[in-house]
Amino acid sequence: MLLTGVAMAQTAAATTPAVDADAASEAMWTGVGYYVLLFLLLSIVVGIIGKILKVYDLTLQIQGKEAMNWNRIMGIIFVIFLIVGFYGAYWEFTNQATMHLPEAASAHGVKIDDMFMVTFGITVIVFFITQFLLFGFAFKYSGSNKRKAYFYPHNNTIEKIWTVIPAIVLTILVITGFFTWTTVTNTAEVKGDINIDITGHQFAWEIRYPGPDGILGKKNYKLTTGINKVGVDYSDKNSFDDLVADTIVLPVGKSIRLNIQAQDVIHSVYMPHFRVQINAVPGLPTYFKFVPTITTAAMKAETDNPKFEYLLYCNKICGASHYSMQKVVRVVSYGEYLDWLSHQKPYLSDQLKKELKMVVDTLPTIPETPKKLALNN
Ligand SMILES: [Cu+2]
Repeated sequence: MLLTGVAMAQTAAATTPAVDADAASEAMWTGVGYYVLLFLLLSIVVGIIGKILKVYDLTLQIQGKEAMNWNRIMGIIFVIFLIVGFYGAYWEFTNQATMHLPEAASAHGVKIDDMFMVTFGITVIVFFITQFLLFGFAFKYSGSNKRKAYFYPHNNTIEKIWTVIPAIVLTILVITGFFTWTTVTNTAEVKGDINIDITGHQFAWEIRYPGPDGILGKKNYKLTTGINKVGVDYSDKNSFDDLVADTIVLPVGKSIRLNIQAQDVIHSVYMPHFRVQINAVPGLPTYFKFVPTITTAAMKAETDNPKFEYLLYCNKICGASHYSMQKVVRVVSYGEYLDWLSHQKPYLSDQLKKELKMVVDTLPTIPETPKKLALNN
């Protein structure tokens, strides 16, 4: 589950959107075609070998010799399949696992990772035991003329064991998961959060930061226009100093609250490095609170990748250009964050002032004296 997400995330990060998309898609289908042909070829080869053996078997019988023991051959093939399968699983863990996400870069992410590893550990153990028994039994008890099958239709004790044990294990996993999820999401309003608005639409994210007052102004979807993209309500004074940003910059160690909305279809705010994901639903504001714990610079050093960037993706297939809903997320020190914030553009641009018919001439700089602003409507 997590691994697939990660693999997809990394593929998306590695490719420049739009430019390489066609080439990548062509390469992918060439690859798929190659494997389909290879599979067909292999099937034909196996079929031919089967036919040859069948003819050989018949000639043995015609000559009055002992026929081939197909049950034994099938049993041996089962064992070969078991060994090859186990090796495949081992290869998967050792090779594909290198695509694993780096260490969780958020406080709650560590808990989610622990939970993942416990579930993964249990399922891997169960996988090896059950596969060994399944293929091992098929080999050991393969059909033989020398013994008669024992009719054994039912055993209550076995039924109880293989019902109760998985039930207990799953209950423990589900309940632990439930409590972890509650601690991650059940966060009552706490003062001191840095509020950031993320609004998704086909096909981009709009980011709004609160200005020096630290409060995001109200929004009203009815006010949305081409310029007032997220429908900020200027009858609320807190709106005047709000800022618009192109990247998401977060101070390390501070509580961040993402206020999430969608304007058309369901999108999903997905920041895998922070183990953050929640849907952006039209008409239903959602939010996610988390504390980033590792700066981008520290992560660059840790992953030994000078180009490393945290990313925000859309994780719902929301339309043709879904893949382009990507933004860079930078985690910096609080000082750097404040400096960056002071360089961001006001949401209330001159164009928007004109649209709102504000008295632009009397306006000194925003946001020092927002009280002097006048609305004509
Ligand atoms: Cu989307």
